[in-house]
Amino acid sequence: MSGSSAPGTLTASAGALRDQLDGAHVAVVGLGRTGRAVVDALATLGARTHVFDSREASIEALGTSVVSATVADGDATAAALAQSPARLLIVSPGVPATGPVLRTAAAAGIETWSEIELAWRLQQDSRRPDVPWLTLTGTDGKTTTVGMLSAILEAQGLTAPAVGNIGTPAIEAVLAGSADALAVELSSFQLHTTRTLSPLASACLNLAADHLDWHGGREAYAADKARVYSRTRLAAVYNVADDATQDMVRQADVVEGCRAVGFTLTTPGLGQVGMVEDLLVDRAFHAERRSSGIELATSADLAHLAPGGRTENLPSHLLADALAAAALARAAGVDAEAVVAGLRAYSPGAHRIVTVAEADGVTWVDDSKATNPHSAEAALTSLPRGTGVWICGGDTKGAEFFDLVRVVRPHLRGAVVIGKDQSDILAALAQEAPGLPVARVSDASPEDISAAAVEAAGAMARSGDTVILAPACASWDQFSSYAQRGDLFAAAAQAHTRRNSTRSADAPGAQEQL
Ligand code: UMA
Repeated sequence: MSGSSAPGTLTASAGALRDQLDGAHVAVVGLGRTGRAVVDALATLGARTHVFDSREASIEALGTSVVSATVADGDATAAALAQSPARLLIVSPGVPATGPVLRTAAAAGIETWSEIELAWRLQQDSRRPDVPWLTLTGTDGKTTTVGMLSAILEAQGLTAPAVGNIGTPAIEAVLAGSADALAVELSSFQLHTTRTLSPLASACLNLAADHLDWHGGREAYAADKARVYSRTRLAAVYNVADDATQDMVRQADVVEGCRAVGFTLTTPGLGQVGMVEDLLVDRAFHAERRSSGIELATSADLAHLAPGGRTENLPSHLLADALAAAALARAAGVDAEAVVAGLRAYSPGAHRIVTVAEADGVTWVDDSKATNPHSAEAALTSLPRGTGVWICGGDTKGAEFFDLVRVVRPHLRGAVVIGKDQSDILAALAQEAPGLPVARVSDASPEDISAAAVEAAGAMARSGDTVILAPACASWDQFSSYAQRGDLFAAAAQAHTRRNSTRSADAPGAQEQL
């Protein structure tokens, strides 16, 4: 593989898609990060764009001119769509599968694409249709894995941004035209309306309950996740420890010749990547894989991601993420040397098990990105027994918490519950953790909720404990995003620890203790 790149301007080369969309009426629902990027892309293709959003502020923030812009809720948008000349709808991921907009579009025969679908078609029509897409989904670990994948590809000398659900719409990277490969994180929302994407390699990391209300149930959620494997050309990567992902690969409609490649935390068999003691080993892409494996990295190469920087504290899910990222990268022809260099260079995103304050023996950790029970469990079970003060709650997205509370109970000293509707988490705590100290934070401004949660957690924590914001829920009921929730928690924790250390320094006898 080479690192050369020749930017391709879509406006000059988008052939079939431009022919299809030039002058065509296209509806765009949702004008967040995704919708704004879609509107810009449609402008370059000459489409006549009609936008809809339930919030006036989103319409006002739109910088590109459109044919019509309507502030409307789901029902009103659906009614307008039914009357609209648009035969194509490009929908933002937040618009629910089971809601009126998608139902009406289907009934009216309006074709519906995700932004990912538009981006893929733009790529196919560009001067660089061969730029490989390496795609991944899963309930947990997507963002870490896509970051590791991008870092590995970059270590190979490629321009390979991490795009998609991680934050940068794929369409922005395609329009920029400078990528040699794309590391694409896909949510089940995005996969639901993605139709023709044909990745070089793809992975579903795991499957646990999440976003059930958006999809309308567990089966619908799993079916959308399984779409990640559709039309995969070279390697469909699955988690050996998660039968659901292997079943998805078995049933996937892949391109003839595509191989199934497992990743495992145990010794890899033929056609797998896995662990041999502390070594990450490839027996899937290595030329002599029938008789031997090739060492890709060691767990010490990931020590910088472990609490306290110690390899022995490395949570096993990070090893699994690294193996999945390595498998996808190896499918794209990356050398073993680039795998180790990329893993060493990778640094986690914000709000992902980040220590934000330390004082009086208490560590304050922001894991606001733990937006479902499964990812909260991964963080909490890495804490020593009885040392976790858990800040939890928020928009449950239809999930249940009994199993989570049962598993994490031994690791907890107490819980602080936030969220508008706390009933589901409180019921699980009452049933599965009787006797555990629980504090409730009432609804208020995002700043006040954060401050109150930190005060309550600080009152519970003792030296040696970890206060961790790992809510197991989305933030949308009380915060604008998980990032805002994490930022406000960090600020409140830092203010709390500053105040308390000032107080203890001022307290009578403090000098003697020092
Ligand atoms: N809106 C409507 N009607 C609706 C829903 C939303 O009009 O029914 C409007 C809102 O008023 C707002 C806009 O749509 O103006 C927001 O659109 P959106 O919710 O689709 O969000 P975007 O800003 O486009 O961000 C999306 C992803 N958000 C969601 O999937 C909810 C971002 O993932 C992603 O980073 C971004 O596209 C770029 O691809 C975030 C996320 O929380 C991180 N993802 C979920 C997760 O990881 O669990 C799936």
